[in-house]
Amino acid sequence: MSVKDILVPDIGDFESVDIIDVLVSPGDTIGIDDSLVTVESDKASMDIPTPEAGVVKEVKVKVGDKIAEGHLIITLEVIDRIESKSADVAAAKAVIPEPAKAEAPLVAVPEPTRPAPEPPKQVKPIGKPAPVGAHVDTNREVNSHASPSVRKFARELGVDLKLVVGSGPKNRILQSDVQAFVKDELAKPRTESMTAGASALSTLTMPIIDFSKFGEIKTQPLSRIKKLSGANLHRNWVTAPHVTQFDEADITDLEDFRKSMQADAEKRGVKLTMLAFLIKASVNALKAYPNFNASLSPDGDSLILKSYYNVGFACDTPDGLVVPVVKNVQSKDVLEIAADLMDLSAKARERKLKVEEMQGGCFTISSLGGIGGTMFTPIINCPEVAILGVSRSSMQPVYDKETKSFEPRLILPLSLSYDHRVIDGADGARFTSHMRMMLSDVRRLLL
Ligand code: CAO
Repeated sequence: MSVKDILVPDIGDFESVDIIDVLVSPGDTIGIDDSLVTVESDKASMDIPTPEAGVVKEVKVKVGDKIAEGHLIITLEVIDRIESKSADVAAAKAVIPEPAKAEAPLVAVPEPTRPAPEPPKQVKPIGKPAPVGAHVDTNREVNSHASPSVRKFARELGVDLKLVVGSGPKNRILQSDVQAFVKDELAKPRTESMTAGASALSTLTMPIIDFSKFGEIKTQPLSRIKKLSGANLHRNWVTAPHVTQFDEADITDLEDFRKSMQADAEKRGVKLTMLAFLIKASVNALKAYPNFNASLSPDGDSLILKSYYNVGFACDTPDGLVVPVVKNVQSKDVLEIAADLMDLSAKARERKLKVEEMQGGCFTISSLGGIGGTMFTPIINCPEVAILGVSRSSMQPVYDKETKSFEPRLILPLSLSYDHRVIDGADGARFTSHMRMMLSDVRRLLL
């Protein structure tokens, strides 16, 4: 056994980066590729792994230090490869039972790799929240990639690592992922049915398939935004019972009006898109149906109604989906809303959005109208309770009772997903009818 200095390796373009997390402590047993520290530049954050296995002797850095290639991170009592593997396994075994061996299926038929769930045994009584992540077995913890200090941190909080989505390299779980998981869990309404649902779902695992057996493959890491938004989308999908109400609005007159305003808007440096009118109309509908401008309280027992109207919009960026929020829409006209949209979407694409520009939303609009499609089922941006999906408008023949003929009208498809715990089907249909009415009559919209 010898003591080795573990230095910062070549980390690409980063010349000097801040340490935002130290993931090991003296005495930790670590394996090859375990993360030592997390660093962050203005562009991204990344973990720096150890190239050697062993026992941490001294940690030579702390949070806030600036480091670059060649900087000493830790000294390590190195153990040879075979010892290191058994040390890792021993460290893992010290906290968890041996996992059942998950065989990859030989044919492409999805099969659960573990026995069927027994939800009733795992359900906790109402009012007594289960310890975070306690409703599932811990067998998969060894398969979750996390450093010893993160495992220790998770154990202290009672977090089952297999429920945590890692945002580090190779999906490695960082301390911040565990913290975010706990925060999310605590914010969830805790009812018996939800616990049962989560419990049942968490026991279903995806089969592990070696796709290279069937042809050439390439593995591409997900962007940080994709990983984070993916975890949130999954949580929202599983937590809120979604219903999607479809409708269509006749926007022929509105589109004529928008075009007639365009020159004036351009003089003010603003591109006046349909989305600005949709945001305006949605606030009118939110005022008419306040349950849509609300969130469930953390215990799930009451509804928190909001008297402000902040509308988020899904924005497609090269790194993935982000949702900037247009604030206080009730006191803005369409040109001001359009100016906010331009400003926020430019910032989103240049990765310059501030955290507060993505917070405080009451309702979200996801517009795919500029791209295409007829209808879709958007996922609610919880703890909001509804989201409006907008697809591409198209000219369609609409029967006019007065002239007894078909007229060409510009029709905009709307898809409203709502949380059925909060909103009844009737109100869902009333909300889209209200939107239809607002969008079909420019005078009402601009009043
Ligand atoms: N029907 C037909 N055409 C539409 C339309 C609609 N409903 N909505 C917009 N368009 C047109 C616009 O008029 C514009 O045409 P011109 O360039 O000829 O003027 C073009 O589509 C592009 O519009 P835009 O993108 O500049 O403006 P926008 O306000 O429609 O959208 C934004 C802004 C940020 C919402 C959009 O750029 C975007 O990112 N959309 C994707 C959102 C997304 O990914 N949602 C999915 C979330 S769930 O995974």
